[in-house]
Amino acid sequence: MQTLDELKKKLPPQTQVIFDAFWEKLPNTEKKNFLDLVQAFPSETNLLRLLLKLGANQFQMTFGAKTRIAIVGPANVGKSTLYNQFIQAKDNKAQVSPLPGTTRIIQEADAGIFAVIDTPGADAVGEVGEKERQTALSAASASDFLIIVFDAIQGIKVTELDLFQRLVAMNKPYVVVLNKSDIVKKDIPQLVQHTASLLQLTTDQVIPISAKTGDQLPEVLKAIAIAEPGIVAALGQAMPQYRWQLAWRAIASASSVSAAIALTPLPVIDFLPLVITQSVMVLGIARIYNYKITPARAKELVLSFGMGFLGRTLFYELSKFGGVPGWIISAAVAVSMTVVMGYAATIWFERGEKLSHGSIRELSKNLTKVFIENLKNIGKKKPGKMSLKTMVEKMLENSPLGQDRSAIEAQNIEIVVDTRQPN
Ligand SMILES: Nc1nc2c(ncn2[C@@H]2O[C@H](COP(=O)(O)OP(=O)(O)O)[C@@H](O)[C@H]2O)c(=O)[nH]1
Ligand SMILES: [Mg+2]
Repeated sequence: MQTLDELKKKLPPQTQVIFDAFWEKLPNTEKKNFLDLVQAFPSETNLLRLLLKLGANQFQMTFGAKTRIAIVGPANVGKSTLYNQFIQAKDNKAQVSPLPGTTRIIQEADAGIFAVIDTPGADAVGEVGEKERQTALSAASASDFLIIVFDAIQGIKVTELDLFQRLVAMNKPYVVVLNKSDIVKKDIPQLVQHTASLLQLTTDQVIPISAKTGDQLPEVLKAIAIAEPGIVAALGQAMPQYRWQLAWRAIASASSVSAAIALTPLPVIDFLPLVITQSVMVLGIARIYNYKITPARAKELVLSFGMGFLGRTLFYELSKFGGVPGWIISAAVAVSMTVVMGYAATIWFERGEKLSHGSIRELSKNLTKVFIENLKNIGKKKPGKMSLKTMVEKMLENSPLGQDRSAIEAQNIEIVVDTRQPN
């Protein structure tokens, strides 16, 4: 049993800072959940440090309590249209009876997550204009995240640039979207490049979208989830139609941690850290699906799916053939077990169905082979833990499975790999 202070003392200074920041924002119920989870942590210091360092992002996703997003920008750029897109189409799946130990809460999309804030345009001059501007800015400052919307046709002029700079000065995580890209006649990548350089951002910080057609909206959510993992649960609760995409973020994050764990020869039973990582993931997915579940229940669920046993069997089976470095096999097994666990948890929370052992085995085996092939592309040299984690996360983020999971169901899995070495 460890207290929070004992735990904190073992963390590297950097991680302590991250930890403090997110602990402060946690509501009491989540604090209790986190402490319950901590009790299950190994007391072995190096292992604990490793887990917390690798999992910082994952913990924020699972325990984060950020809930307010401001859609902010000048009039007519399409903020209300974007808002309507986000909160429409409630994906109310067939109701299922509550599973043992969980409470199913069918909740209407909670539009309260978004605030639409109109900022005055160039015509708002003088004292009155400035007052309007202050009102808009103070509304924005009451949120946890900013979606800054500009019009791709109107472009960015002095007023917009000034607004942008004032918003950035708030030091909040944000994304910039360029709306109405459906009617842009020019070359869009070029437009993005131009906008990015005006705003002194990189091109991946500017997302061309069409609020009208819905084009690129999942990209916006992905960017939000990356910039502010603490808001993922609230996004899932507010937007049922995007739950899989958000769950996939949690899966990608946990799987990449699993890959890094698999590189480490651990002094304790090898699957304990994986069970913890997967339990945190399952808790996170439960929150996205608005399920109430305790850490103990999450762990029980992970163990009941029998991934540890299956993983070991697969590992021995695949190592028999030789030719593939051991680290690739163990990383691939750890990643696929975690992906399958995440998928199984999703199906469980969504439809109340438990995947059969047969299909879990098939799926794990196929996925492991896919990951082995992809990891082989990284090269012969064994990467460091952090660098493998980054590569696996990228690889999963870019996978089409993140948008559409039907390929998993059809056992037809294709993973796009980004083999660039992270710097
Ligand atoms: N072509 C196109 N028109 C859009 C798009 N988004 C919004 N609009 C139009 O732009 C106008 C202003 O949209 P609105 O959402 O009210 O803007 P707001 O003032 O920022 O809330 C409306 O006529 C919308 O139909 C888009 O993505 N493409
Ligand atoms: Mg409006």
